Formats: sequence, C-alpha cells, structure tokens
Amino acid sequence: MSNHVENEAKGFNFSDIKDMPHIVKALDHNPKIASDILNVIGNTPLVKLSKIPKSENVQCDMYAKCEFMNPGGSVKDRIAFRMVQHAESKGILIPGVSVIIEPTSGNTGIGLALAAAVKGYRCIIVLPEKMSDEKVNTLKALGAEIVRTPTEAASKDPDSNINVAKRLTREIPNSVMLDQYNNVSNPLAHYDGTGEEILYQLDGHVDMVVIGAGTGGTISGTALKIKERCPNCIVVGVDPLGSILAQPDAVNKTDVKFYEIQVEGIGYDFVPATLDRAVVDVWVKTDDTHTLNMSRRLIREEGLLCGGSSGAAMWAAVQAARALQPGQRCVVLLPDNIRNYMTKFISDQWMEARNFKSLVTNDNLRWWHEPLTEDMVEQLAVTVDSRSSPQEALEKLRKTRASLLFVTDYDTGAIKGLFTADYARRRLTNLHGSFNDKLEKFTFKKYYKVNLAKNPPLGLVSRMLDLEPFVAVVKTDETRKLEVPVGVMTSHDLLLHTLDVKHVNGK
Ligand code: P1T
Repeated sequence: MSNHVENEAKGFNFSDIKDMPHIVKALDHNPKIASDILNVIGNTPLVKLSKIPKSENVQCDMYAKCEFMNPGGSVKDRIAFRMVQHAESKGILIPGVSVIIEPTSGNTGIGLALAAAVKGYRCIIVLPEKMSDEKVNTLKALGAEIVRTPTEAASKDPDSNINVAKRLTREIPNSVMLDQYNNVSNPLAHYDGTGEEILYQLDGHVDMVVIGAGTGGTISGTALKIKERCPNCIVVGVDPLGSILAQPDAVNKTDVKFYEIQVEGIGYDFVPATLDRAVVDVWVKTDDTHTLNMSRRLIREEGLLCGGSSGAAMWAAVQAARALQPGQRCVVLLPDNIRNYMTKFISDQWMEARNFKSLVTNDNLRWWHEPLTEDMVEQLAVTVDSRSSPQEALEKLRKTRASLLFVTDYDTGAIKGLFTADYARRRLTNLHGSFNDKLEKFTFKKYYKVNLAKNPPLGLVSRMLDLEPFVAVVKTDETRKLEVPVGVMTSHDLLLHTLDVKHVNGK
C-alpha cells in the first residue's frame, strides 16, 4: 500500500456541501448501549447560561454547546472519527496495516488516537511544543507516538508540525495523513452533527452562533447548516490577536504581529481550505487575558469544565450578543475540556506568572510586594554562546557550578533560552536528543523570567518558584534595546534575602 496525504490540494467546494454524502445520527435519543466509545461522539448537551450573561448585561438567551463532553474531551473527536470512517470506506485506511499520522494542536490527535486505539492502528501525532503536557500524556495513554515541533516555526517552515507530518508520511511505510486542514470530512462532520444538533435543540430557532476558528471546520460546517434553516442567523467567528484567519475589516484594526498566543487550538498564519470565510458575518479578535479569565469564569460561575478557547468564544459572544434583544438566542460553542490545562490556566500561579491575573496578596509577609533589585541577585549570570556545542555547555556548567547557563546569540547577545542539566538530561533520555545536535536543541525556552526594569515584586518571584526551580533575572539594555542576563533566583536565594537580610523576625 502506498503512502497517502488526503486531499493534498483542496478537493471540494463549500457550495457543493448539500450534495455530499451525509451521516446524521438520531437526534432524539441515545442508544441504550453503544457498540464502542466512538459511537458516543456527538449529541452533546446544550446548556442555558445564567450568571455570566446577567452580569455582563446581555439581554438575549445564551446557550453553551458543550463539546468538551465528547469522549476524548473535545469537538475534534467528531472530525477525527468522520475522517477515519471516510478513509476506511475508500480503502485508504486498513486496520492493523495503516499508520495514521496527523499534524494537530492536540485535540484532533486525541480523537484520532482514540479511534486508533479502538480500531487497531499505529498512530503518530505531530504537535508544537506550545501545546500542553496534559494533551501529550493523554495521547501517550491512548498509545500514540508523539513528535514535537518548535512553536515558533511558521506553517511553511520545514520544521512546522504540518511539514514534519508530511515528511514522516513520505518516510513511514503504509502511512496516511488524513489532513484536517484540507479534508472535507472535517466541515462535513459539523454540517451533519454539530449544526443539525443545535437546530434540533433550539427547535430551529437560532439568532447567533459564536465559534472559534482553527482549521475552520467547526464554524464552516455548523454555520452552513444553520444558515440553510435560519438565513438571518449571525455567524460570529473568533480569532486571537496575531492570527490572520479573520478577514481584514474595521473590527480587526487591533491586529498585532509577534503576539504570543497562549490559547491552544485557534488562530493560524495561513487560511486552511476547511475554513469558509464567506459564511462568517462578523469576526471578533480576542486576547489571552480576557480569554483565559473568561474560561475561569465559565468554570467557576457556570460549572462548565471547559478549556481556553472556550473562554475566547464566550468573551466574543458577550460582546456580540449585546446587540441582540430579549428572547433572541445566541449559541456559543465550548470546544474542549479543563483536563487539557490542569497545569496551565487552571493554576493561579501560571496565571500570575504571566500577568494574566494580578498577584495574590499575602498580608502575612511584608516583603511580598517589595521589588526584586539587582543587589539581591547572588547567583550572577553565566552565559554560553549559541554556537557552542552541548558538550561545551555542559563542561561550562560543571566548571562554573552555576545552576544554569543563559544561551546568548553570538551576534546580538540576545537571550535565546537556558541550558540546564535537567533539560539536557530530559533531551537525551526522553526526546531522542544526542550531544551531536546543535545547542539550539538543548536550549530550554519555557522558563520563568523577571525583568528588573519592571520592578518585579518578590511575591511574583515566589509564585514563579512554585512552578519551576529557577527564575531567570534579566534587565533591559536601553542602548541595544534588548534584554540581557543578570542572574538566577532560587527558593534558597529568596529565603536568604527575605529571612536574613531584611526581616530578621521571619516576616
Ligand atoms: O479546527 P476548528 O474546527 O476551527 O476548531 C478550532 C479549535 C478550537 N478550540 C480548540 C481547543 C481546538 O483544539 C480547536 C482546533 N484544534 C485543532 C485544529 C487540533 O488539531 O486539535
């Protein structure tokens, strides 16, 4: 059997969607017993929202489509199962023989790994470093193999998850990339499933739907179906700052480049074939702070155990739904579940360390709000130039007895990341690294950092130390307009300072 990338070029038109082959589940009942877990996908609850609409002055009725209640934990179970069913029906996928390979931000991967576990496929999931370890652990538990790619790689780069998956598909015998970005089964799953269900649940009466866009399959398929029966329904697309999916119009003037999107699953630097921008009436741009705080409110106030992109959709829905009248109906789709983010936005420390939430007060400790100053940093920075080898870096770490090295760019002096013994060990033991690799591969980028120019409170340093054993201290070099290393703070350094030097009584 030859290797296969489904729909390498876009092989469909959205205008033909009505005439494509359809699979619609019974909407009015669930069978008493499901033949396997894949047949439980879909038919998710629609839940009326109460507290948030009221406190945000929304007059219309708001409903949450709870996609996080799918068996794999997300809306993407629908398309994973549908793509597998379709490929099997065409003889492209053969259980026990074919290898499923897919680039994903994780949830499509979980859906595919679920199908692969039930049906007996080897499954390789290619996902950027940014995506949570919780997703990776779920994937591994389902038996998938994981390949991680650099978050900063643009979709066109050879190192992007899409291009790495394509390369693996060429190299691994009997492999198939179902390609959610070009596969018509992606929007079709929502046209037949999500859209049909919402119409059924609201007796054919929908005035607005608000849906985030990644591949665009959810918004395109759902909205095309709903507009067939409710032509006046307003379709609101949700796109994070820094992404280019929203069409340029007045609403998007706020778009910024180089914005690091923490929210997983939505936003891209290219427009996938599975996104029908013509079906979207309005785009709302979202930022991480509003988004993640809204996800926390959905959990805390409405009891909906959802993920980050759900907060983006809800925040956008609140803005858009203020235009609706009492009695009108707005549906907001909540794509994935809390489990994916237990160590991320669910954690107060994680939110505070990134400034998404203000620092918790700790009135018992007088030093909590005092700023960290340069003289408090006892472990001064040791640097290693980015052209060095991992072996040289390790040698330097050993000789200087530093906790870590700052890896700096040879030409500019800019900080590229950290070299730590712990990350070097993990690279070698768990990530197939070798000391013949470039230092880049051994450079740890997800570290916690404070800039002295911003007068970081010691409490913030302490909250960061709850998450990682080291906090990198930097300052801004005004002439070169770049951050330069100062040193490192550990719990030991913080305690020494706060107990001995400042407040001898321990407070
Ligand atoms: O791909 P789309 O149908 O537009 O759904 C967007 C989306 C929203 N929220 C979350 C949490 C998601 O995971 C996604 C899309 N996810 C993938 C593209 C993926 O590979 O998992």
